[in-house]
Amino acid sequence: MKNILQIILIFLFSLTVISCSSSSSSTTDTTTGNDTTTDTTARVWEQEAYVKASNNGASDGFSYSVALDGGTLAVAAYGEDSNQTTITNDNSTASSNNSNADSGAVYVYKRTGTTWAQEAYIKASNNGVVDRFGYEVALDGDTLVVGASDEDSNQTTITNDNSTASSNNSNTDSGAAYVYSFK
Ligand SMILES: [Ca+2]
Ligand SMILES: [Ca+2]
Ligand SMILES: [Ca+2]
Ligand SMILES: [Ca+2]
Repeated sequence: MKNILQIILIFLFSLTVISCSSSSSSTTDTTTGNDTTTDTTARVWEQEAYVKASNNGASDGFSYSVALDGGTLAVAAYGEDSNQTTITNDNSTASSNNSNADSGAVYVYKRTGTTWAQEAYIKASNNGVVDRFGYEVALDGDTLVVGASDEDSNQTTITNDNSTASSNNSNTDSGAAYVYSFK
């Protein structure tokens, strides 16, 4: 009987130690009913990466717009100037061409552990001078939206194939949005 009492006392003492060591305090907001638990553990921020474009160029405006979702980062450079009309999926390169001024580009980076690496270099399939592809970007899961505020086509519909966009340039700076996804 004495042994059982000792075990119960040790158990109760253990519970007391555990509850005292917790750094959280929990209260309920009486107006909203929400749990307002606060974690008092101090957080420490440290730099994880310094990201530069692999085709770094003056006045490219790399990072004018950025979007982050989980381990995927999209960085847009609306002043980038290459004439490429495809997506580069080779993890490291981007065009060094500068013949389409301010056509714009978007770079996608992926985090593995704490290391970031380029995953794609995206250019509009109807790449045009001063289209400013990448003026805005938004990312959610496997879907990326790229805004080109100064794109110029007169199209009034949505193209749902996976590669083309109008080459028309009759509606100056009408603007367009491009949607991308990965498999
Ligand atoms: Ca450039
Ligand atoms: Ca430029
Ligand atoms: Ca254009
Ligand atoms: Ca334009």
